[in-house]
Amino acid sequence: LAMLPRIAGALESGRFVLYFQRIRALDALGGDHAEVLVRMHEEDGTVVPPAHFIPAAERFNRMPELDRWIIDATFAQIAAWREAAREMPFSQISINLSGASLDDPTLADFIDERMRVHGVEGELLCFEITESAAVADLERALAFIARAHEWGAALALDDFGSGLSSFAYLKQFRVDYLKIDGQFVRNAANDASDRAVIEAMVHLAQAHGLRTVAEFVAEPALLPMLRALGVDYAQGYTVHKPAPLASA
Ligand code: G
Ligand code: G
Ligand code: MN
Ligand code: NA
Repeated sequence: LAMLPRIAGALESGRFVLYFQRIRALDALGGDHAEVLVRMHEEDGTVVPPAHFIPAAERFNRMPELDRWIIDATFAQIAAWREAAREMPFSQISINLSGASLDDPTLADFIDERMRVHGVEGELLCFEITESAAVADLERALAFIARAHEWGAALALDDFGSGLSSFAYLKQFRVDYLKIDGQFVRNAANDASDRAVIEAMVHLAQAHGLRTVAEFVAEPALLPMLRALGVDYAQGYTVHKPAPLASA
């Protein structure tokens, strides 16, 4: 079946579901973070991963709407934990933003309003921007980043090293975290070239005052290795497999 009506139907019937993945601080003193990951539930209960619907949602310009739904639903979950007299179960929660959302000049006002409605402090939040999400209007993206920092939120450059614009993005965007693309991490225990790339990214990050997150940490042996290379956080199946956010 064509993806667009399935996406529209899922938006209308509330069949997008928030998942999350823990991000472990490799420094024992730091608190864990988490990243919000969206899944689409079909009417028959099948769970569709984002790789199957995000490209279509981007093509048909539904990502700004989906990103807004994810932002509001994440804030509502934070408010629900608070109502249950629980702390958020991680010290920071990351939300991915598509390129189209970064190009939307009204996004920051929307987030600001939803933060006030749900009583969410900016210090709890991180926004991930990916270098593959072509930013059409640099000034708008820069204005968003400035607003996010005014709230006390953090910014992360996602999938770092996967595209052609890594260094330009690092120069242009004042971010707080570099997320080392999983292609350099997955096999790093057996690949000296991958380890050299990770080491170089850690130096680059440290020179700019940024912290690093390694993605796709799927083997336990990677954890001490990444810590020794100076990586600050690890995300991947050996730390935590994505699970429904409501179960956190
Ligand atoms: O969850 P999964 O690893 O299948 O996600 C694949 C990709 O889909 C991620 O790398 C991310 O870029 C994108 N993605 C996942 N969840 C979200 C989300 O909530 N919002 C946006 N904009 N992208 C997401
Ligand atoms: O694009 P982004 O990096 O934001 O999305 C992360 C995606 O990578 C999520 O969809 C998540 O399910 C997936 N992921 C996270 N850790 C691992 C891992 O260790 N192995 C694999 N294969 N996928 C992972
Ligand atoms: Mn991400
Ligand atoms: Na990523």
